[in-house]
This record gives sequence, structure tokens and C-alpha cells, in this order.
Amino acid sequence: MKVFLKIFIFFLITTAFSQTEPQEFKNPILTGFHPDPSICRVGDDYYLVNSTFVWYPGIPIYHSKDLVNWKLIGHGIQRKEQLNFDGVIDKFGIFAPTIRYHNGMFYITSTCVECEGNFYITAKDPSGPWSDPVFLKDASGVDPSLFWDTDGKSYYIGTTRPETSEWLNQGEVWMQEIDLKKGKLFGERKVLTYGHANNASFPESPHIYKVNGKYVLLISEEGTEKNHAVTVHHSDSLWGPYVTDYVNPVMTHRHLGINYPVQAIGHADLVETQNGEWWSVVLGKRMIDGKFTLGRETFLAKVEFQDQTPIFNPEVGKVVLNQKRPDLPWSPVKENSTTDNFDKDELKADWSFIRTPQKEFYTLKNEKLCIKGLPETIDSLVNTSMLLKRIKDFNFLASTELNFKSKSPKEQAGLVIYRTNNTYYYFAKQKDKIVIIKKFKGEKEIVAEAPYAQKNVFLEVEGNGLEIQFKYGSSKEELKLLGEIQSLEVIADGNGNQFNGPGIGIYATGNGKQNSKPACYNSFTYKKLKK
Ligand code: 6LW
Repeated sequence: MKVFLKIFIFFLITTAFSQTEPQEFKNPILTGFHPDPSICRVGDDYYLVNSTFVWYPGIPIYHSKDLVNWKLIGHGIQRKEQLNFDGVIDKFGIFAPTIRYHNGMFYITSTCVECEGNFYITAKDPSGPWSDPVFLKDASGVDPSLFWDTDGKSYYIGTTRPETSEWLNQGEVWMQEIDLKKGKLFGERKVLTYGHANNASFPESPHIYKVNGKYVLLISEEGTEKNHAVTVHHSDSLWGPYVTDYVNPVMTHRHLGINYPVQAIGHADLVETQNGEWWSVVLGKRMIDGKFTLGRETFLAKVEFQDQTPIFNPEVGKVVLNQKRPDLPWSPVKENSTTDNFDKDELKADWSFIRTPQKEFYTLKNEKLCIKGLPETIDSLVNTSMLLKRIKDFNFLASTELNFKSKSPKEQAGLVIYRTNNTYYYFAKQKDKIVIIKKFKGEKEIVAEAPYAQKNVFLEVEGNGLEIQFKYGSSKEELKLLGEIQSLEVIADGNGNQFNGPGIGIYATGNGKQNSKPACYNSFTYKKLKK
């Protein structure tokens, strides 16, 4: 009898698990602000990084066992001594990191644009700590990558503009040996390609792979907009000559037209699994009502080497939203709770600042996050008392319970929907009212306001495609709509919004003076709405 019971329980458990193990995965694998993906494998572990511009901590490190489920395990830039983004506009800062592993060490190369240029950082453990940046002063351009040849030599591959151009936006991919102990490039610098056509523009994100003893140079072209594309170039020897593949571009959505719902596919990196499959991470933008409100996201595509050509999603030829998943053990990661009750001594890993914080402005105590409300505002190009999470969904709800009272109308605290210092909504409590402030197209205006005298307030915003609505009240159950429904075009690409992505969070400021009393938040919720 007991044996039968055991068999029955075993059967129940195995069927329960097999039912939860999907055959397909959904794209994007990382939604919201996750551009310029780069990936590497160590044994059966995968690591992925993205650009972060002036968001801090910078360069998230994600880990996965199955290429579909990713867990944030750390950041490459997470000590304020590493990089300072003061004065750097939102679309600059950390561009296009590449992650690689060699001889027991992880390397990330990246560029701090309009700050200190190209650098690399190293770590034995990918979750950190990562080293201070080693700057390569004589490495011009962006999108650096590293390659180790089978003889153990290390190479730096970069992209820049040639001294004289033969066509519009001509660029070049160049390579030089690098001494990673001394932090120096040395030897001859050579151009490997200008792109696959005699009018190719913005050759970017170069990566070299050795496949079947030959060298494959994968790059992107045409910038990160509608004509973005991935091209490949081949050589029998590392220094070239690199010959363009007849299939080029090997991946793009440019030929699908501007109404195709996933645009700007490009900026790829390849990885070979422990089972011999090849996959690519690649960036793309999902469109909603003709706009891009989530920024650039990370997608996954199957790759098959046919002869020497990497064929992306064979027989399909484009990125798809549902696809047979990699032949790897399904390894879901525990999802973060949608509500942060501020019950830990430290901020949870998915919070970010804009620019490196120079002053301590918050405390976590008695299950409250209290913010001092610095004199600096989000209009200035320095850190201010604001904490953000990525907006990852077209339909979302964010809410908070806030305790804040001030006699001065300059002192504010509330929720913020942020893309740049010139494009945001601020849903704030000030003196004796609640206001919605909008900054867009060079103008800052109050779009709605209502009297409100109590200290405690619930604030809630709901995003539905291109629309956003703002609600407030003294109890969660009785929230009132403030003003008209507003447009999320404010945080969409265009109108000064470029490269980075949107965030949502909490923000307090004294607009020139520090707030007399802290603003205390009891909780913050961000959740996807099923529509
Ligand atoms: C990045 C470039 C790009 O350096 O956008 O999509 C730039 N490609 O490679 C900024 O993210």
C-alpha cells in the first residue's frame, strides 16, 4: 500500500512539474529598459549585461541557466568611486558593455560617453565586487569588445569614425592588442571593416568569435533606429581581411517596414550552449500605438551556423514573440514581490538612482523609506533624492503610501515617471495640495491640481498603452482621479528621449533648499496589469 502511495505522489509531483515546464519562451526575455545586450557562458551558467547610461548602479549583471529566466545578481558599477555621472545628460554615460570570461576572470568593457571614455572592469565572481575601471585613454569611439585567440593573446575591438569619410556616417571597426595586466593597448591598430556595404553607416557593437577555426566578426549597422541590422564578416586570420557575408544583413527588421510591431532589431551577441546550440541576444523595441514607451529591450533568437553563416531564426528570419525554447534545463527564478514594504536594512537590488549619489538622502527604518528631499531637482544634471525602477510593461500600476507635510509650497514629495531631466511626470504632494507636473518639449507645467491638507496620502498611477491616469486619496479604497488622462508620449522615444529607458519611482525635493522634514513612504508597488 505504502509503495503505491509513494508512486502516486511521485506521479503527482512529476506531472505538476512537467506541466509548468513550457516548451516555448516569450520575447523579450528582459522587458523595458534593457538595451545593448551582451552575453557569455561559463560551464552551464549564462551572464548578460546591458547599457545603463546615467542610471546608478550601472551595468546590471543577470544570470540564467536556460537563457530565458534571468536573475539580477549584481552590478558592474556599484561604488561611487567607480564613475561619476555629474553633468552627463541622460542619453550618455554607460554605453554598450561587453561581458566576457577568460582564465578564471570576468571582464566587462564599456564606454562612459561624455565622461571618461573606454574602460574595463574585472571580477572573479560576476555578482561582484567588480574592480575600479581601467581607462584606456587612447581607445577612441564606443562599443568596445574583447577577444582572446587560441594562442592566449588578448585583443580589443572598438568602433570609431574615420579621419576622413567617403560617405555619410561612415564608421570603422578597429582592433589592437591589449595588455590587460597593464591596462594598455599596444602594437599596430588596424581597421577590420567599414560595414557590409559602400554606404554602411554607424558600424557598431563588434564581437569576434572563432567558429570551426575561422574568425566571425559580428557587427551592427545603421544606428539603433528603424534600419538597425546585424551583419557578419569572415576571415581565415584574425587580422583579416574580413569579407562580408552574402547573406547580410543576417538579422534585421528594416525590411518589414515602419509599422511592424517590433522595430530596430540589432546590436547582437552570440553564445554557444553546452549542448552545442547557438543563440543570440539582440535588442529591439516593441511599439504601442505607433510609439515606443518602454525603450529598447532584450530579445533572444536561435542561430544556426550554415556553412560559416549564422542564420538567425532559420526559416523565420525575424525575431518572434513566442518560440521553442533552448535545449537547456528549465530554471525559473523566484519573482520579486510586486510590493516593497521597505522592511529590509538595505534597498532591494531593483532600485536605481539617476547619476551617482554623492549625499546620503534616505533611511530605511521601521518599515519606512524616508527621503530627506535634497535641494537639487531632477531638472539638473546631478543626483537628486529620487529612486526608480524600470517600467517593464505597457499596462502597469504603481502606487505608494506617503507621509509628508510641509508649510512651504516649494517642498514636494510623491511619485515620478521619469525618462530624462526634460521629460517626466511628477505626481506630488506640496503644502496643501496634490499636483501633477509635466515636463515635455521644453515646458514645465502643472497639468492638474486639487486641494489636499492631510499628512497621509495614497498615490496611484495606471499606465495603459499610451495613456496614464493619476489617482490620490486618504485611503486605498477611495481614490479619486486627478485631472484628465495624460499621454505617456512624454517618456516615449523621440522629443529628446533617446538610448535610455523609462523609470517609475519616488522623489522628494525642496526645490533649492532641503525639505524641512523627511517624506516617508510606507510601501511602493509596481505591477504588470493583465489586459
Ligand atoms: C550603443 C550602440 C547602440 O553604443 O546604441 O544599438 C548605442 N546600438 O551600439 C547606445 O545604446
